[in-house]
Amino acid sequence: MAKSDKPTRPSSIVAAQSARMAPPPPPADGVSDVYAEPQAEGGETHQCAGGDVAIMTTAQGIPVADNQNSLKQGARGPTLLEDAHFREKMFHFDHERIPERVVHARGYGAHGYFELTESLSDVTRADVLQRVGEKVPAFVRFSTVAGSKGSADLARDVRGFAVKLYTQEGNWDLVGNNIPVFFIQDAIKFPDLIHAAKPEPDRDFPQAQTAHDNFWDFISLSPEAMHMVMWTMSDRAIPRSLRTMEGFGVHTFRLVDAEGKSTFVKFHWKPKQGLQSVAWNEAVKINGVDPDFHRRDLWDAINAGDFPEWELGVQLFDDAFADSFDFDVLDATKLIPEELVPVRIVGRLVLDRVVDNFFAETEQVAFCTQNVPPGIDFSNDPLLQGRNFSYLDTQLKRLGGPNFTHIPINAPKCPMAHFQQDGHMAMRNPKGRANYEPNSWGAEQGGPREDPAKGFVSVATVEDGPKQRVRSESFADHYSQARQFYISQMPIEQKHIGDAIVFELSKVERADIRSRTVSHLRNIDETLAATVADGLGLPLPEPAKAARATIMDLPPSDALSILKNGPDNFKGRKLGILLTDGADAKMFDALVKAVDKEGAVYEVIAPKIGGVTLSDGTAVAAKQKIDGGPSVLYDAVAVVASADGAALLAMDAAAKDFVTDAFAHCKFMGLTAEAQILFEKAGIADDLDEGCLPLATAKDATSLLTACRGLRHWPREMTVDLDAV
Ligand code: HDE
Repeated sequence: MAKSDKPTRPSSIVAAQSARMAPPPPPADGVSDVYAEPQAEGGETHQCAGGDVAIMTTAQGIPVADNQNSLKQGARGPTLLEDAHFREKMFHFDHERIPERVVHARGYGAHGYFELTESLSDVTRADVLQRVGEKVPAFVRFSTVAGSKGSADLARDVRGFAVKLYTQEGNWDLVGNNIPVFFIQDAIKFPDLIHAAKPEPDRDFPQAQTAHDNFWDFISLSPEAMHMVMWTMSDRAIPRSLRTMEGFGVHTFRLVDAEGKSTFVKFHWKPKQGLQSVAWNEAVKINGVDPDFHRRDLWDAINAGDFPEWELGVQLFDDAFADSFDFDVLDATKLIPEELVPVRIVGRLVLDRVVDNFFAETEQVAFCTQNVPPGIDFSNDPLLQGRNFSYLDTQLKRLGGPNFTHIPINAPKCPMAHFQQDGHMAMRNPKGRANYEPNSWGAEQGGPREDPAKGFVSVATVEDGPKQRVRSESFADHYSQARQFYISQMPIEQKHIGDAIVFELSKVERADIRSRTVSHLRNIDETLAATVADGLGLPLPEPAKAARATIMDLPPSDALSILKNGPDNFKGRKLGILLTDGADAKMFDALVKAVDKEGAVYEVIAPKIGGVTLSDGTAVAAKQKIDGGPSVLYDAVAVVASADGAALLAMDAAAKDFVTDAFAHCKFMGLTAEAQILFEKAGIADDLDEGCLPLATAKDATSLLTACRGLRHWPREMTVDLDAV
């Protein structure tokens, strides 16, 4: 008899013998509404080791008896087409993916609320901006721009800061970035910009980075990008956390009062946590050790009850200011310095709930710039006008049909009534006889009616002029604000900008592209241009020919610097404590107390994940094994080791990297006397400076945490970087 024809055991026996894992118990804090509903409606339960769980069903609700084995003709025979459970399961799996966003593919979202703290009723009729103390639900999605969905969090990139406020007058989507200006002035250039930034089309690399020929080719041929490039080469493009970055609406919008009078507005989100970024060398390493660094940080902070918070600020101005301003307020490559138009704080945004399901919420959320409630309106910024088309259009492709507003995360949380109907996946359909308007079916059957008083009315601007493809002359100054940004930075920040440009251009193969870029820098700052040329080993090119001959010397603006807007505390930051067996228990205890007092958090790193036994016999579990917990994951570090433990660490490459990296990244460090040997073997014992604090008494733990409020010991950078010497 051929092997395949052998008689087999009855299938009931096979089924009985197949391994079954007990399904996990449901999450303690409840499941998402989407999944909870069917189970909540009195489904039968099944007893297993984890307690009572719902009985698994197919998507049609048919109870499943065996989820491990497909239906076969004989135990070793072919799978049968009749197996509806198998086919449904596989069919659904095959269709799990939707297209990733063409830009901003990698993102992370959270829920929260917006609360008005100062009424804007003087300038807008928008309901959400009227009554102090009133809250509306919010969903925020942060993102990187260039990388695919699976790319790393610490890419040098702009961060998206998209906010959906579920107001009583419909959804308001403020789809902003963490940088207040943009690369281009007209939306028609966006596909080219993004093509140039994304992986090159023939080779499909590099992923999630702009350090390549195509990007700098495009940029150096588009001088309007120079201001934004200063920002993306600054540390703004490598934030420490999504919680420590600003958000900006970028464009000029309008607020409109009940009489139709409009006031120009720029929106700002200011983080209560203060601004903070990582170092570039740190970013590169974080991407390796924890590509999810930013999403993990947000998830952990919210789950720990340390809710991130931003203030909503508005810059309000009128036509008179717009006319007198040196730049065009419709030009998204320009900002309005806060010294000229102060930011008025009017609200707070708090994120206090992580998502239940990443796909259902973060992936399916659909932001559209044109979603503004009555009382908010657009300006003629040609970038914003183009976006208003693009966002709605892109959701059709991504979410598969016009009914994406039926998905819970996108559905308004206020009453809705309209005659839109049918289409793929229609979940909400109009009731009644009439599905058109006007109709004469009366209140019961006739459905909703328009309301000129309460409804959205566009500002009645008067436009004229010939139909033409032109760029306004008022958009022509591409360098003055780039220079203003540069001179507003602290010296260490200026150095980082220079380093970043040298790094990026070093990855550009064509010398003419490098040179062309430096020719623009000469119009921004001669020292910067000379430093970059020197860093590249390039002769200084002639300055690029500017579209507008006069480049203005604008005054520095403190609001543009990260370091001038950092926190004055260590709250919400993380101390990495490297412990060994026999480490001083009192010192560990003192550190933990000091961390708590500062509102910070700590993680223990140890030679083994099982943890260590301290000098008094206490066992302490480790969060990270030393080679999985390098110091780049922490804002500051402490090494608390016994003599024996330190001697072992001194032989370990990962432990040596731990301290040399923390040192190179200008972190505050605490070390016990016994740990000295590790620093010696790592080769930095002689270099230790006032940012490296001894840990001998409990008071020293407090001193370390107090020092940590400075976040980094910047003077050290001049001693650890060849480019700085
Ligand atoms: Fe976007 N942008 N964008 N963008 N953008 C998208 O919409 C687009 C621009 C921004 O978390 C896409 O739903 C054009 C500026 C964020 O879901 C797409 C132009 C700013 C997000 C699109 C711009 C942004 C997007 C891709 C030039 C800051 C992520 C997927 C006119 C003010 C939203 C999607 C999220 C996403 C088009 C320029 C911010 C294709 C045409 C300027 C935060 O519609």
